[in-house]
Amino acid sequence: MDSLITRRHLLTTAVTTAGIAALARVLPARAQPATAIRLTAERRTIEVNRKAVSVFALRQPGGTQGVILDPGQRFTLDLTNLSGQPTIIHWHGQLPPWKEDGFPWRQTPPFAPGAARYYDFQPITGTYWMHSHRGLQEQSLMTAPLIIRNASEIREDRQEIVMMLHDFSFRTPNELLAGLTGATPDAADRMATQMENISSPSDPSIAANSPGSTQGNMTMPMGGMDMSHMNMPGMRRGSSMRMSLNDVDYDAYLANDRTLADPEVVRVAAGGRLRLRIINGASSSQFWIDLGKLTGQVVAADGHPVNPVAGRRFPLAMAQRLDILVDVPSEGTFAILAQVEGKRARTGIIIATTDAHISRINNAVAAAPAVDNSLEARLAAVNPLAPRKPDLVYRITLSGNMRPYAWALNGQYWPNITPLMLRKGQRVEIELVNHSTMAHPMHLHGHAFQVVALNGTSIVGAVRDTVLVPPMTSVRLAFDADNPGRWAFHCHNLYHMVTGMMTEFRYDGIAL
Ligand SMILES: [Cu+2]
Repeated sequence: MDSLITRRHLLTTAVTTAGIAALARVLPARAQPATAIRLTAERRTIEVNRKAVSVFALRQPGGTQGVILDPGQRFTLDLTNLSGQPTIIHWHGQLPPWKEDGFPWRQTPPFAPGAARYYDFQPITGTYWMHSHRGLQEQSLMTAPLIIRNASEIREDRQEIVMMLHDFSFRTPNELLAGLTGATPDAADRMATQMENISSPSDPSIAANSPGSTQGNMTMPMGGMDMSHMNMPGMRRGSSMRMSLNDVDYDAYLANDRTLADPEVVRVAAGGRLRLRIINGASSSQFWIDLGKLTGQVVAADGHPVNPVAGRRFPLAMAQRLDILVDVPSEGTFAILAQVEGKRARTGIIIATTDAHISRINNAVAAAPAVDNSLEARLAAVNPLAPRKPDLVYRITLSGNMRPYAWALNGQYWPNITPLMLRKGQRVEIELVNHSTMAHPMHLHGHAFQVVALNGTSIVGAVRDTVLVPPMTSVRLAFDADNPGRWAFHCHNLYHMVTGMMTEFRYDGIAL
């Protein structure tokens, strides 16, 4: 342990010294409010399976990972890049002007080591998160919570507990992507950063870099797999699980950066009233949240309030968040667990009323089923969209395969895509149809959408920013086009995104 602390201290010292020198060179004088939050992208050391590993951090001077704002507080933030690499941070689920969204458009490129950016917008309340949108940095934990409290939550006076989930490998992200695609790690690195290269679909240099282009056509067939059987009623769930879950075999799963062998223990009072804010920040893993002996009420999905849904076990797709209210019934220790779909592996935190010995929690006895839309079907927004006929409907097919490893929207592979155009004031609906054997958690930047149909059955569902589209199903979304700009729409499985599964919603009249 001592050696770990020493290493961590040395690392911090080194980064800080180098950082000050770099800042002196790069930072222009800028007038900013003294209340701006200072956040630094840098490196830190954590311990995973008894090994010290270097990962990224997004932290404030006091060491706090991420940002928590009180009611009414504006998102004024000074982000300094001391990570040693170009980076850009996306405020996932927030609705800022598009140039503050943190996506590597040509107009807003990643910024260099030593450089800083200032952000200033009105945030929306709830449980959000932030992550790098450059390359595969998200896999190396360039991620953090972004919590915007609202006044009614303060009045409820519940103890707030954030649980952020990750998947972790001792291999580098480039090695993981290389393992999936058959490329070299260097080629994987170029593949992962080509998202910065979008300019025009007719640019031949971009087409040459597209993973889809290696297939020789833009509507890649399903790799010879016979998809017809996927529609057969009564198909055994187990057979689809073998085909479709967990592209990457991880070494560990983290909850607030720790494994279940050494979990975070949060002190609570018997009879205490809690608000769990659970964030799936994993790059390529989905979880079942398991409250064990406790019963909870889901009251928000992706930060947006829903009518309460009670239960003990809830699916959580990549990038999604759940707010769950829990009352601690008595003295004792209680595990809040997250089990990986298709696996026995799990992670989690412990809430405890006493210093009582906490016995070690092992992997689950049985593998968890695939994460699904069983909860989605039960969710209803507290603040639904006003009923209205759509002005514009886009049907988007989701396709792809493990071999060759590439994923597409409407047969197109980012960055070689045709933007989906829209106009301010339109009600837009998107029909997502998944023709592949994997589930895809689809995320729209800059807008909150409502889930309005699952498999053709209309619902008045949750308002949120990320929705899961399970294999061979359809999901319909609706949103109001009220935030002009360029907006990414992509699968939040990091490896699907960087091998093509991303497109752009572009408002008419945006200057390129
Ligand atoms: Cu996907």
